[in-house]
Amino acid sequence: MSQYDLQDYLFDLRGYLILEKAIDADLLGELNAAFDAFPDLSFGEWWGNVQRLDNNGHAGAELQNIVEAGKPFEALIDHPSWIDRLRRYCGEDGTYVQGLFIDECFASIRRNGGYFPVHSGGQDGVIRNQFRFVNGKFRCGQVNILLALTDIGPGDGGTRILPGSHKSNFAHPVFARDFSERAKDTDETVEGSIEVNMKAGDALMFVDALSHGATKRINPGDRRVVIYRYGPTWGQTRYGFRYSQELLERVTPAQRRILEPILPREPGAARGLER
Ligand SMILES: O=C(O)CCC(=O)C(=O)O
Repeated sequence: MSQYDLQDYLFDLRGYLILEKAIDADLLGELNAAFDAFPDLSFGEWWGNVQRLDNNGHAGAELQNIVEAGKPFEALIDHPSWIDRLRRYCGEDGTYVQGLFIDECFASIRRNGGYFPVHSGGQDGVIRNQFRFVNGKFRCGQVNILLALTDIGPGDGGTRILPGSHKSNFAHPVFARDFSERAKDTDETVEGSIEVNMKAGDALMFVDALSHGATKRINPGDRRVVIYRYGPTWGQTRYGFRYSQELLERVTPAQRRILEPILPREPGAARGLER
């Protein structure tokens, strides 16, 4: 990778990149068809190994562990539009623990009124989602892919970010109020933030330490996105989901290494010696 790579420059400076046309029309169609076929789940209800767990009661419907929902979601695990860059940004590249792990993945459907208060930021110093660059290497803790499945323009409830806040030393003044209070204040303005507008098929890649949230959707219809959060091999799923044996067995070896980078080591099992 050249020292003059524009994407690296922007990712370091702003904490995010926009990947235009990250997926092709076929995969976009398959993902949207899968969304059309989602059952109408209530909060906490399971559908196979997928569970509806909306984040704050205002964000919209969030179907967690969505990689278990079929082939199109499996194709995202190591999609060529992002996987190499993720390996370099948060895959402990070139070390004894090199590799990736998906610690959270969900589908989000935002309808009229749906909203997500801006949160996170470098000021928290959270190790799990931190931005780090050490001795010429990116060493981030968590980098997200937020893939747009519908066009997201003004009024659609798009993601809101504070560019550069992954390196912030100060909490944004809006954080003085409690998150749950702010979740009810759907018209909150966050000085310095921008709304990310994308076309269906584009993806936003961002380090989770970047302050992020979403503006209120005021338009009719759905905003559909899929969010996959990646981190190092030694991570844990955020909410304790376990990838099912069926999924682990049907994905490719490369995909399996991302879902299960460390094989369980149990007495008497042959496993654990393969890699
Ligand atoms: O829905 C969005 O655009 C942002 C979601 C978000 O902020 C989060 O899941 O942490």
